[in-house]
Amino acid sequence: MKKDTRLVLALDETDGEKALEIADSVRGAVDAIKINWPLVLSAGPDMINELAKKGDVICDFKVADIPNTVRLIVENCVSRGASAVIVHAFTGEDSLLAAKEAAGKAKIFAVTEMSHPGGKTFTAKHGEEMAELGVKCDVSGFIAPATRPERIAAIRSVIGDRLILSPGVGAQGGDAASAIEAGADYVIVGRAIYGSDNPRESAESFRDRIAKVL
Ligand code: O7M
Repeated sequence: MKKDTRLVLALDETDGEKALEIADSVRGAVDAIKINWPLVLSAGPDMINELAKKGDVICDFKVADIPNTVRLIVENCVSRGASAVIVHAFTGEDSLLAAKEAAGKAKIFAVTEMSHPGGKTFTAKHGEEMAELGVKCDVSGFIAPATRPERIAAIRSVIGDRLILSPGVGAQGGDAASAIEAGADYVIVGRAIYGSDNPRESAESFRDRIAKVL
């Protein structure tokens, strides 16, 4: 995965054709595109293959299951061309190891604390523990909340130089530059880009804001 703009587009647009147009329009302004259930359920899993032809695709299915099911899901994503798959860390060591093994050369990113207010109820209390487990299982990186930059810094102190991808910028109130300054490698932005009148311009403005603090 490139590390140029430090920006990942969360393409939760549910109109498949429009999603592909947006993916084309932001080319070069983002390092990767993250696909989640909204687009896959409305436009089909072949959307992963289509997006993978355009650049790096992160499959964000927040996989949370027993090892065998995790393996089947991760293998499917990777065979469709995904560069990375996102899994929940709370499932424990055996599920994380299954994800890691099934991914082969693709990356596994594990969710620690979630960005929304409800993320404080359970995930925040176990964020560092989940990060430690992810390090033990040798995942490539972690998801940590841009809505609480101090938590990005806390996760960073546990994981060394592994990657942090940080959602919650824009629509959820987080700031891209603050997330990067707190230790994120990438910020993940969805609605503020794909829902704007000009996704390209919006992506460029996030890119420029990030570039100022690098
Ligand atoms: O910028 P938004 O709010 O429109 O979109 C944010 C995206 O990031 C959306 O796809 C969410 O599912 C995802 N996300 C969070 O918003 N919060 C989290 O804690 C975790 C994720 C995520 O990407 O997890 C991998």
